[in-house]
Amino acid sequence: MRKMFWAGLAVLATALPASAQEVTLRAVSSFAEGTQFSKNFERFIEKVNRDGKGVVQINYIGGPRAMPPFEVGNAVRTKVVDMANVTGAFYTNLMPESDGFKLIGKPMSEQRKNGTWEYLNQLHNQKLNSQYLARQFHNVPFHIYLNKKIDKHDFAGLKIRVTPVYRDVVEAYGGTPITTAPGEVYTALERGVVDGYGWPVTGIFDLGWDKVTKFRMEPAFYSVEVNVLVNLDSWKALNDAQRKVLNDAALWLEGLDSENEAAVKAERDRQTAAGIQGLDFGADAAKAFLARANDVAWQSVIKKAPEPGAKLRQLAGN
Ligand code: 173
Repeated sequence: MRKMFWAGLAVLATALPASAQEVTLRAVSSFAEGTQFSKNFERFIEKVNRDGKGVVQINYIGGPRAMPPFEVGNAVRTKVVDMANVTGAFYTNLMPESDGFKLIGKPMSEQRKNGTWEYLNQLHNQKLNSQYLARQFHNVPFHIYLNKKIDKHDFAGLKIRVTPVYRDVVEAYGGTPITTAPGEVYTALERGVVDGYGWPVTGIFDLGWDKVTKFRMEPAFYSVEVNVLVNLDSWKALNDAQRKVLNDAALWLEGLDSENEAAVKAERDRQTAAGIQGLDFGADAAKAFLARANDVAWQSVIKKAPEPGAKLRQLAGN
C-alpha cells in the first residue's frame, strides 16, 4: 500500500505543469473516496480546478487506499502532501486539544466572526504546520450504533469501536473501547470483535455497515468536524491570487453545511427503512447523557491540554 503511495507521488511530481504561475497542490482525504465525509471535499477540489485554471490546481491522490487515515495529519505537517481533508480526531497525537473540536457546535459563519477560526488557525500553524482552511459538517452529530439491545445508557460488557471522539463517553458508561480506522469497522462487526461502534448520523451505508447494524442509540451527541488543512510552507509559497481561489472555495465549502439538516433527516429515514431500530430512553435520560458526554469530554481535553482546552471551552460556550 505504502509503496503504491510513494510510486504515485513520484508520478505526480513528474506530471506537474510547466507553467510558472500555475501551482498544483497534492491532496489526500482521511475518508474513502466518494463517501459521506470526502464528498464535499471532492466538490471543493472540482471547484478549485474550475475556478483556478492557470492559477492553482489540486491533484487528488485519494483516500485511505493511498494513505492510512491516522497518518494524514502528520503527512500534511511534514509536507508529504500539500492539502488534507481530515478530522481532528485523527491527529490528537500531534495536537491533543483537537479532541475538543467536536465540542464546538457553532456554525462556521459564527466561528469566523467570534475568534474561534483565528484561534484554531493559530493552533494549526503552530502544532500542525498548516493553515486551517475550512471546517465542514456543522449540524451533523454522532451516535453509538449497537448490535446488542440495551434498556438504558449502559455499555457494561460491550466492546465498542471508537476513535478519540467516543472514547471517554464509552468508558464513562462502562464499555470497552477498541480503536479502529473506519476501514476496519465492517469486519470487526461481522466477526463480532465489537458489539457496536461510534459514527456520525450519516454515512453508515457507504461501506455497507447497515447490513451489520441493528440499533442506533439516542440521543445524538457532539458535532462532526472535518477540516481542510494546507501545509503552511505550501500556503506561504502561494501568491495572493492563488490564496484567494482557495479561500473563496473554502467559504463556499462551508456554505454546503446548509445541506446537512435535510441530509441528516433523509439518512435517519433510510436507517429506519433498512430496519435499524432507534434505542430511545426518553427525554430525561437523553438530557443526562448529553450533559455527561459533554463533561467527560471537556475534562479529558483539559487534562491533556490545559491551556488550549480551557480556551476552546470558552469559545465553545458549553
Ligand atoms: O468515527 C470516526 O472514525 C470518526 O472519528 C469520525 C470523525 C468525523 C467524521 C466521521 C468519522
